[in-house]
Amino acid sequence: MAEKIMTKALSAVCTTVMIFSCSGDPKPYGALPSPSQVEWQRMERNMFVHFGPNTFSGKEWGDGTEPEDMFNPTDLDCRQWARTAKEAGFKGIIITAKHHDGFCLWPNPVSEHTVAGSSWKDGKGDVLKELSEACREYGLKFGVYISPWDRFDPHYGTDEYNDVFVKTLQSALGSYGEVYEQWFDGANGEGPNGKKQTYDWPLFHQTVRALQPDAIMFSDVGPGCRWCGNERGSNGRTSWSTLNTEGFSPGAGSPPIDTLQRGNLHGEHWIPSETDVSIRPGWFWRESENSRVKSVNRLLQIYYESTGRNSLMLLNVPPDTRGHIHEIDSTRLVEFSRALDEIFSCDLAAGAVAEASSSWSRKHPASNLLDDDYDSYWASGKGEMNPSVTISFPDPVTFNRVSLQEYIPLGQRIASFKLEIPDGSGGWSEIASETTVGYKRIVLTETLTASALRVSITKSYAEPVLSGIQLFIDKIYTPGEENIARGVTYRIDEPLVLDAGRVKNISGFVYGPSYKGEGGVIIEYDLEYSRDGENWTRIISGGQFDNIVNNPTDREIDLPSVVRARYLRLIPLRSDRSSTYGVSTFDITE
Ligand code: FUL
Repeated sequence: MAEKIMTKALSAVCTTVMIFSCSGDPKPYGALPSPSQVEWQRMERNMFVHFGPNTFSGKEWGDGTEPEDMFNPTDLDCRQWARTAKEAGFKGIIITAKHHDGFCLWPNPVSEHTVAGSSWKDGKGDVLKELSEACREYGLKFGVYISPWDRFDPHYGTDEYNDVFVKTLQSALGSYGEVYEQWFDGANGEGPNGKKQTYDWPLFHQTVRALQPDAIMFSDVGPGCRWCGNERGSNGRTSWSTLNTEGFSPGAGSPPIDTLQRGNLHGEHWIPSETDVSIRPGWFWRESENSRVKSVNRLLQIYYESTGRNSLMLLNVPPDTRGHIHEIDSTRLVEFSRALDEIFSCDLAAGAVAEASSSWSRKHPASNLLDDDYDSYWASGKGEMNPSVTISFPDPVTFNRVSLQEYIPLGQRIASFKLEIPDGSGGWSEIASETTVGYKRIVLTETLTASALRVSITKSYAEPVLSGIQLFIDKIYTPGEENIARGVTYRIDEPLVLDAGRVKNISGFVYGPSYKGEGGVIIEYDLEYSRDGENWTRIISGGQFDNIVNNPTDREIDLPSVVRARYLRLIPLRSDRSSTYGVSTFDITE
């Protein structure tokens, strides 16, 4: 009898031990972020600044022949950039210290093509100095974009260039205080007969590490963070922060776009996604795009598809020829940030009660999901891979956004989950089912009113570890408003002919590929004009649309001189699909 009682008492103890099955913390799973990668991810949205000779020439890719004097901001005000970024909730600014044209915005001692050679501020100007100081003043982090592809440097295409590039990195990274991110752009628009450079990536990485040990290095394959695979502002709906890099390199050798979008499940390295996108159609400022600054609605969509999909939003806001962020852009940014505040400042789950099917230990109870502290988390009981958490509200709440956060220092573990609310007759009804979570996953649902929300993890590779579950109501964003230029697909041997109706003064033309580059994108072309549609004169031979594959938006091209004509003929020479190309716009400019 005594023995029996003992057994019962023991099993009661065991049950308690089963619910809080462990002491300490759950074990990390898979590839893990470094502390600086965690800190980086927590920045959530940063500002990109494209500035340089292209700001003055209207080009997307300068070719290195631009005279230094072309760079001549009339009233450079980096403090205005920093103030705007701060007000709009960004945590850091990355500047194009050197774009593909090779022009350096600081006096780089190993280049002949820098601010020091321009008459701007009598050759004594230094944009990196002014911006790094402004960032410090406003409590922002400072980062640099330094293009490996260089269309000016005479060494490009030889081994010596790697040396020049290392010295360039040393100069930019060693002179302006802490740099939080080094952006290595993989772009290279050299045509089939262009110069080929074999980059010494291990040496470049070592150089950055030596000067800025905590800097996150961006490229198509990291090592700090990776390109999301497009310049549209949309990360994959499934997004693993882990990636396999073996056999891949930045640029032409990068993993397929689909892999960049999704990452690799069980990937060997922690290389999270970064989503770079411009607030304007192009990366550099131009007057003609003042009316095409993205709407608050579009920016919210980008936010949901970047930060809300386990990525980091890097929004480009290019300064104008004065060296100011144009009023249209700065106003839009402030409106965007107000919209985010309106949506996200009130967590409707605060004050609710969270109950989990199990918890790891007393230190990691379900209530940790509802506090504001990222570092306090809930973990399911040992061995429980499909737990659920029910959040009950004191009064029914109306919501349409659910934000989940994994505690990423322990790795990315969850592969899928579903959300349910009470169905009114004692059961549950599913309102959403998604795949990965990662640092932050914001699920967009219908607007619903419910007394409880149940989050069920349907697949996980280790006991799920969630830092937070939050609910919000967004009354601003309207899905599906994006202006989609669907376009038509043609065979590559079919030229595009435009009839302007009568003979006119034509100063240029616009080519717009299909949305997302569907059907292919013209990269290289000839252009001809005619008065009668029978006799044609060639005016551009072997023209290139810069950066059009990654950013398939309209390209406005000026003719070398104004012509009097009724017809224009665009003859595609090369597309990113060998046999077809798409077109949504082909028009003249007068
Ligand atoms: C691309 C570049 O070619 C664009 O000009 C821009 O800098 C963008 C951020 O990256 O690869």
